[in-house]
Amino acid sequence: MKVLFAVPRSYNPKQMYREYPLGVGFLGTILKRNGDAVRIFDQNAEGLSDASLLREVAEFEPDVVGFSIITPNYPVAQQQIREIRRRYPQTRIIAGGIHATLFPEDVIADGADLVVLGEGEAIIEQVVACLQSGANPGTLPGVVFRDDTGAVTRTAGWSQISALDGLPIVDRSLYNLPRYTHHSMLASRGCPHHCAFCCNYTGTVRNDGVAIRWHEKVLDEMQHLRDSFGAREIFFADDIFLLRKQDIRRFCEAGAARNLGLRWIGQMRADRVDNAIAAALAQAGCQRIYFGVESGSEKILRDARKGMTKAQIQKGIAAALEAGLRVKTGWIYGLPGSLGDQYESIEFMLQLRPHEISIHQLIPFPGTIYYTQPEHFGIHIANRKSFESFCYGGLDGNIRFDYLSHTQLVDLLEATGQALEAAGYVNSDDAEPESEYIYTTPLSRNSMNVFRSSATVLSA
Ligand code: B12
Ligand code: SF4
Repeated sequence: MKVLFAVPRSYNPKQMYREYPLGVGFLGTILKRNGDAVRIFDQNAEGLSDASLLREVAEFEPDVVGFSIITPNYPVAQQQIREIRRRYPQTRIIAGGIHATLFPEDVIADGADLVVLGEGEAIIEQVVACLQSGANPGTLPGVVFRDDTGAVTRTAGWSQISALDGLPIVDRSLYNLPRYTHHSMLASRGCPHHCAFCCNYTGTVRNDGVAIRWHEKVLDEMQHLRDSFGAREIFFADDIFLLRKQDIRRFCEAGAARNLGLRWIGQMRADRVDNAIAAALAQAGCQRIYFGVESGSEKILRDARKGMTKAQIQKGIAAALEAGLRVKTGWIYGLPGSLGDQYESIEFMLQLRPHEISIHQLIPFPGTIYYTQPEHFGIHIANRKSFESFCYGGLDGNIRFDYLSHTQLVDLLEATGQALEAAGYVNSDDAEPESEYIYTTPLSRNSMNVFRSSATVLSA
C-alpha cells in the first residue's frame, strides 16, 4: 500500500514551526518495515500553501492518506480532508492525534473513513490491512469508522500506551530533513499530572500511566542521530523529560560516561530539578531546559492544579541557573484568578530571572476541564465547535473570561513587556543571537520562537 501521512499546517500562521512530527514518524516506520511505501508531508515545514498537499497527493497517488490532527491545525485539516475526499473518492482517509481522538465523529463527518483513538503503533498495520482487504475494522480496539451501511461505529477501548523499548527507532529518512534545523526524539511518553490547562493523553485525558525508555536505549538513539545524520542538537519532545528523578540521574550518569558531544533540550518540571540533578544535566550535555511556570500567583497555581508552589519553582530554576543551563520559562495569562493575581506573574518573572520568558494566553483546549466545564471557572465559549478561535489569542470573540477582558489582557501584556525591558529583557522580535535575556508575548510578531539555539531562531 502507498500511505501518505499529512501533518496540516497550524491554522494560525504565527504558530508555524519546524519540529519533525514524531507520532507519524513511528507509524510510518512500522508500515515501511512492513513493506508499505510511506511518505510524510509536514506542511509546517514545507510552507503555507495548501496546494502543496494536493500536489503531493497527485504525484504520489497514495492508497491511504493519514491526517495527524491537533486542535491548532484542525481547521486546516478539515478543509484538506474535504478536498481530498471530493477529488479522490477512492483514496482512503484515516486520522489520529489528540483532536481526532476527542472528536472522532466530527472528523468522520468531514470525510475520513476511520479514526484511531490514542496511540497508533499497536494497530496501524491492522488498520492498513483492513483498508486494503476491505475487511471490517470492527474487531480493532479504539477505532471509529463509517461502516458499509454508512453508520458510524466506535469500537471499545483504546490501544495501550506503547512499551517504548519495543518500538523501532523512527526512520528519519521519512522526513525532508533539510527543512529542519535540529533533531528530536522521545525518552518517555505521558505525564501523570493533571494541570487543568493541559490535555496530555495519559494524565488529563486517560489517567493511565507513563512509559519511560531504558536510558541506554535513549543514548543509543542519540548516538545514532549523531553518527548517521550528523546531529549536534536534539530536542526531547517528551511531555516531561524522563519524569522521575532516578531516571534523569541514571540517564545523566550514563550520558556523561558516553560523552556523545551532543547538546540537548528537555521540557521539565521545576520540582524535579535540584542542585545535584542540575549539575548532572549540565554534565550530560543538556543545554536548555523549558519549565512551565505558568503563574506568579500561588492561588492561580493551586487552582490550576499545577502541583507546585512558587518556592518549589524558584528552587528548581535557581538550581538550573546555577549549573549554567539556559532556562526558558512558559507562562499562561488568563488562568482563572483575579486581575491582581494575574499581575503577580510580573514580579515573579523578575525574581526568577530566567533567560527566556514565553507568555501565552490561556486557550481552553478540548481535553481540559476549562473546555468541558468553562462556566465553572468564569470562562465562556459561545460556540465550542468554532475551533478557529482556539488557534488565536484575544478575548472579545468566541472565548471570553469573566475575570479578564481583552483590554485588560492587552494592558497586562504591555505592562509585562515594559517591566521586562526595564530589567534588561529584549522582545523576541528584536532579539539578536547573542541576546541573553529574551521575552515573547502574544503581541510579538512571531510568538512561536519557542526553541532557540545560539545561532538560529527555530521557527518559520
Ligand atoms: C513536541 C510538541 C510540540 C512541538 C512540536 C510539535 C510536533 N512536531 O509534533 C512544538 C514546540 C513546535 C509545539 C507547538 C505547539 N503545541 Co505542542 N506539543 C508537543 C508535545 C509535547 C509532543 C508531541 C509529540 O511528539 N508526541 C509524541 C507522539 C508519539 O505522539 P502523537 O504526536 O500524539 O502521535 C501519536 C498519536 O496521537 C497517534 N497519531 C498521531 N497522528 C496520527 C495520524 C494517524 C493517521 C493515526 C492513525 C494516528 C496518529 O499515533 C501517534 C503514535 O502513537 C505534545 C504533547 C503530547 N504528548 O503529544 C504537545 C501538544 C500537541 N501541543 C499542544 C499545543 C497547544 C501547542 C501550541 C499551540 C502551544 C502554544 N501555545 O504555542 C503550539 C502550536 C502547535 C501547532 N501545530 O500549531 C497541545 C495540543 C492540544 C490540543 N487539544 O490539540 C499538546 C497536546 C500539549 C498539551 N498537553 O496540551 N508542540
Ligand atoms: S502541563 Fe506538564 S506537568 Fe502539567 S499535566 Fe501537562 S505535561 Fe504534565
